[in-house]
Amino acid sequence: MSSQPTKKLLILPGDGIGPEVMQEVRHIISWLEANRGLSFDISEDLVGGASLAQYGEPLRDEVVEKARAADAVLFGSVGDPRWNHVGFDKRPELAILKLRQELALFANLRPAKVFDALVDASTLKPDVVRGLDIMIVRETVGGIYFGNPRGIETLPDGSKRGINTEVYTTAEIERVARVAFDLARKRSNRVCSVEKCNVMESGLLWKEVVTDLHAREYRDVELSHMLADNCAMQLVRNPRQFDVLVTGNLFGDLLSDLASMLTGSLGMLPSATLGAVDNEGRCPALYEPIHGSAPDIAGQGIANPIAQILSFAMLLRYSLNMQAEAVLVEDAVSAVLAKGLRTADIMSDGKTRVSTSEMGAAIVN
Ligand code: GGG
Repeated sequence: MSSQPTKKLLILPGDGIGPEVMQEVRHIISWLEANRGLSFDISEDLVGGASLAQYGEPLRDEVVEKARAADAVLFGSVGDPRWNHVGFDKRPELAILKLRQELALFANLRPAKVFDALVDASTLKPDVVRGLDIMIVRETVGGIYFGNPRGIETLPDGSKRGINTEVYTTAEIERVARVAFDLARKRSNRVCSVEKCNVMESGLLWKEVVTDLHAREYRDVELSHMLADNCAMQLVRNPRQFDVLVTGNLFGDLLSDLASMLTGSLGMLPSATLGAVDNEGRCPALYEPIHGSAPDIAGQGIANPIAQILSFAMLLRYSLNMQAEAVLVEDAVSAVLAKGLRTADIMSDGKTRVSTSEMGAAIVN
């Protein structure tokens, strides 16, 4: 039983299935408080479409300040088709993009791990994915999501042109590559850097900066480079060749969704987004499932809460240094899967289909 000082958490469930899957984490938190002597000071607020509906904006400054003051932020999902007609300055998705920028959360760690009990749920053959454990490090505050110029302009003939620009600086590439190399040293000591240096200037710089950093400080780590299109193919062909992958914002988003299907479902993958450690040793951090708000299944009680629960386990591990509790949560997920309980997205023959809340309750039990 731990007796730790009270930890300040900001919980932002967001839209769609976000609140449903977050509810299952709240049960786990209650269990940890009752049974492990942990104490959490929890504040909850609205983001995304839910915030737009109440306050007219996807992310209030007040929420950013609460996030800064918290030991960690647990985020659900944002996105709501009811706001598809509004411009990018008011889209629900802006909540997560702005939070990452405001807190300078530049390194998004997306582990794709195959649970033994789920090898048959993978889109690949069991022999190809058994034991798979890769870490995708996605840069999250730069790249094509944020580069300028951007916008939609009207041309003289009345037709339109949409513009996004991929921009990366040496410093932005180096800091995220450093995270990848440091992580690799604690794992299988291999980093694969992913870009499109054959067609993109930013990709060329990416490869050069990672190569230089490796030569200067990380010669002990095995480094390889791969074009993003080849990487997508290799992930499907032989995913276990990888340990840590490091890549930009857009490629990281795409490749991690792809990798999630190797584990059985998008509903299985958690993530941690980390900033730089400050002078007092504090590291801003936000934890969220890689999946979005899934409005098509919201409110039906069928969403898989495991990605959100495993995101909380990452929060325990990285932000609160509660290794034993993180392992406890992960082992509980593993045990429930081993018992054959499955939400709809990971269901297969001979297994027991359960709802979101039944899956959450089984994990707590
Ligand atoms: N939990 C992830 C989430 O809410 N995703 C919605 C989204 O649009 N995210 C943008 C991104 O991750 O880049």
